Amino acid sequence: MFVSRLTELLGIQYPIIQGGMAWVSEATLAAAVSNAGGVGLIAGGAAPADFIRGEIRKARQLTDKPFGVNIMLLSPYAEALAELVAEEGVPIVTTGAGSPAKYIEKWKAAGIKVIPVIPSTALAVRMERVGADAVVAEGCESGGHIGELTTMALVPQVVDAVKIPVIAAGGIADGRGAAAAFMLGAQGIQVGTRFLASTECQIHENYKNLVVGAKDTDTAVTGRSNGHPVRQIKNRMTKKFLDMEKQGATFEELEGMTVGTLHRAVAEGDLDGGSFMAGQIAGLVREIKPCSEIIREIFAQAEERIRSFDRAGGCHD
Ligand code: TUI
Repeated sequence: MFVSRLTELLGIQYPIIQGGMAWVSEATLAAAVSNAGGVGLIAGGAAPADFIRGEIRKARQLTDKPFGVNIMLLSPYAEALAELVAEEGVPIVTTGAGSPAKYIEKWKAAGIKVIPVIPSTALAVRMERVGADAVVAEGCESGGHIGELTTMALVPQVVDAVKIPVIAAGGIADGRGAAAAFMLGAQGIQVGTRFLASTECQIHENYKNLVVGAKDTDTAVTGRSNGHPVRQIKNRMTKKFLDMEKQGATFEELEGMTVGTLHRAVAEGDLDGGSFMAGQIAGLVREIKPCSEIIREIFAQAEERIRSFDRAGGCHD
């Protein structure tokens, strides 16, 4: 049911990409997702190129399936990472937090499949024009750095605006979300938050427990006032940040507060001072499981939902 232009393009069994989560998406997680038939990603985040080169080589030891690297374009090392992925012959590259237009020619020449993450139809159209192979349309339900539009509004509009395959992201953690994404016209899904609570994910156990314990309203968006909106699980840090925003703190004061906080969450599980990025769908995540089970269950449930909807002739209980 889920074989498509996208699965053919990427050489994968299931049309699922693991989100490129800074500090979180490393070789072990990426390889687990790729071995399970999806696309695992190593996130460049703000890490130097040599560190990411090590992760790429580790992933190659752990899987012979296709995997990718996500390049966060606000990183001071974005340029170096753009070089590195071409040099290493990484099969798939996704990008976030900006336009990768200036790198696409080089990546295509190196045989890389290029999949920018975009928050608007305008950027999707631009990316198609400069040669992107597919786009991830990411709604603001997602964790981390987000745009304005919801997945429900963004995905069908992007699907209508471009001919390349569209991958839906934001708010998808089970087969119902996946089925909904396919109904909107997406050919694939990108999933981040669900993989935070996977066995292979290397984050601190406090982070996993926060995701598993979260309810629907437990995330907040900080940084709207300084142009860097970031969704994360509410804690003392987000409360202080939002208070400072209300009081009109400067860009520098706000930026200063966030330095190192994601790393503190991932590596130390610092519940008060860490930035625990996660999407609104964290409330749905109840169990820590291996990536292979997560992926199998998502597609089994999606298939079951689509077939039973069809059999029942439409809406039913
Ligand atoms: O990039 C993400 N999610 C991220 S990046 C990140 S690290 C970070 N932390 C704090 C501040 C900033 C970054 C954590 N989570 N998702 C993909 C995404 N891309 N969301 C939104 C965008 C985006 C925004 C503007 C993509 C392109 C864009 O283009 C502007 C332009 O150049 O036209």
